[in-house]
Amino acid sequence: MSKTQDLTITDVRVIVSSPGRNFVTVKIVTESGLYGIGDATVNGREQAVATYLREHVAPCLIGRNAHQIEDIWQYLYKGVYWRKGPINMAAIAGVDVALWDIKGKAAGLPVYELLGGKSRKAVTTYAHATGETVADTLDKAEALIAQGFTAVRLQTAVPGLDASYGVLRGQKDYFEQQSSRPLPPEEPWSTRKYMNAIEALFREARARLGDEVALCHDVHSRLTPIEAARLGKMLEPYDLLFLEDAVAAENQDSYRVIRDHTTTPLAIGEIYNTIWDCKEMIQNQWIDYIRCATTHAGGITAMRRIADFAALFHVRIAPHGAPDLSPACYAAQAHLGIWAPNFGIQEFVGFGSEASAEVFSHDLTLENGMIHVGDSPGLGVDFDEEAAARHPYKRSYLPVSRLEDGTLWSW
Ligand code: GCO
Ligand code: MG
Repeated sequence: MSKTQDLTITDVRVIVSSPGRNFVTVKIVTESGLYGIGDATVNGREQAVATYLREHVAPCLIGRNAHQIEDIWQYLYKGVYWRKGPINMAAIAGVDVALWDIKGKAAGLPVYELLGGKSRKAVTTYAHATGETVADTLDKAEALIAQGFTAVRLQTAVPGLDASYGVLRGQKDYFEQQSSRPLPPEEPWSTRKYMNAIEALFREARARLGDEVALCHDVHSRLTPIEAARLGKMLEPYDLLFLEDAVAAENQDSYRVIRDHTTTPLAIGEIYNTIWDCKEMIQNQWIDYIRCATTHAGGITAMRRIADFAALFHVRIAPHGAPDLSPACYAAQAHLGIWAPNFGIQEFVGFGSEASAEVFSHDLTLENGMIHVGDSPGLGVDFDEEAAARHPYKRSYLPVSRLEDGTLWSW
């Protein structure tokens, strides 16, 4: 084998940096000089994945053939004995995505070609409109529609609560809420106050925005199944694209309860790590969209299987696309999204901060609310380690939620 084709893994670099957000980036280098980039970020627990990768995963990869993505995936999944779990699966994902990037570069083809080629022109996205009031949220939604977005997620502060999911009250992000001593910010929750307010948002949205735009809403796992069923029925007249994370579903059967009562489409999956977390929901057709992220559910290798399995049951993929996922994740998901026959929609909150643009480059472009995927070999992403060093990791936590009597709730 000539040196230019030698894909023996010689280095696995794990870089934790904070260009606007904390990211765990995996860079796998081969003998040939070709390298790949992957994302392994678990928001709020970044150093756990980085340590796991450096201490336990990297030594197993040195000397392996980077072409053997499937065998390496199985080796890290079955071989670890302790299967599944967010830290383990994010580490596998970081490695897997970097290896797909290398394979594409070695083949001289974009990763979507290796998956089977394009099924569509571009990847349709939904953007976020989040406001202090219904009017404020709808102003933002109108601005997004004017930019060309055809789907928007609507979230509004709940009247009577000091803080609400997604509403940052003038602060840039959760870092700013944590000041000099980073600890999880605490936010109140009241199901009654939320349920009394939420219908008005969608009633007014349809009145102001019309019937063409697709509308989504994220409940962020705050309801019980029967409450979610009631919410789904309440929102039926407003024809949502989907209601997201209505219930935390370690118990997948919870979604049967919601499904039995409402025709509002249901989406879940951003915190799932494997196909096993959503297998019953998919095969029983209790959900409509599976929202697993490449970074959290084991990479392109695993997401491709989830997509194919979901297709059998009319479930479409709608990958998580929050700001705590790095451009390496966006790129991996854009390649999956342009290929997957059962692609639904991609969550999109922008390609990242200015700081992130100093560190990551990519060849994705946004036009009329759709991501166009470039044709660079691999995933088209690069990572500048020197620039990353100028943005050191900052310990940060996601908020926690409490009921008004102090009971800890799902955030
Ligand atoms: C979404 C998500 C995010 C998550 C965040 C946690 O639908 O975009 O719910 O807002 O809360 O990614 O790290
Ligand atoms: Mg969500």
